[in-house]
Amino acid sequence: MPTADLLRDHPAGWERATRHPFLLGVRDGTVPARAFDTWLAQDHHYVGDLLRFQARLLARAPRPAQAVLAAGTVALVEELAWFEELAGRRGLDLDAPRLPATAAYAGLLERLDAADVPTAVGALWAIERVYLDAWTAAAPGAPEYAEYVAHWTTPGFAAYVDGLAAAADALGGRHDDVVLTVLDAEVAFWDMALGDGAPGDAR
Ligand code: HMH
Repeated sequence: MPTADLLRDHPAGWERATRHPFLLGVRDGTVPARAFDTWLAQDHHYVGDLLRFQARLLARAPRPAQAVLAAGTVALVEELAWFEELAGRRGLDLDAPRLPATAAYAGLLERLDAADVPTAVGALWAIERVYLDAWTAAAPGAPEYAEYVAHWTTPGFAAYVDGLAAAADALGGRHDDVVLTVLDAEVAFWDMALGDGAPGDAR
């Protein structure tokens, strides 16, 4: 999949998913801690769902794509441990049920689990590329959020996203619809964090 073309040909979709009010609020400090905590607990669910999808994708990937998918799988396990440590520090309720956008994204990951490998790797690249760009747009972040922004904008994460692009490009094909569906799911996920705050906050 020519990932560069997918970035070039859908600027409005990438923009909506990476310049979201939640991210601008993380940058300027107007996102309430409660909305951020909601988002963290939901993303903990999301990372577990993504791990299930990615581990299965690794199992069916062709030999050249294995290394990058395996490294990413380990990183997701480490991300879950990081969330658990955060839960103690911030008093997060990791057992809070999935909100509708989280459940919908889990459904999308299940559909991707049934997609062919080039489509699924292309979608995984979009999932991680949009996330890197979103947090880069929030950098450096208000003081209370700077450590989180730094966590999701490391050079190692950027290198991983480049590795996924190389794997997707090598597998070929072009799956604009699936990438646009990912971008919509990302916007809905950011919307959810703001929508679950106290009435009217951060809007
Ligand atoms: C919503 N999208 C969302 N959460 C994440 N942690 C990522 C992408 C990247 O893993």
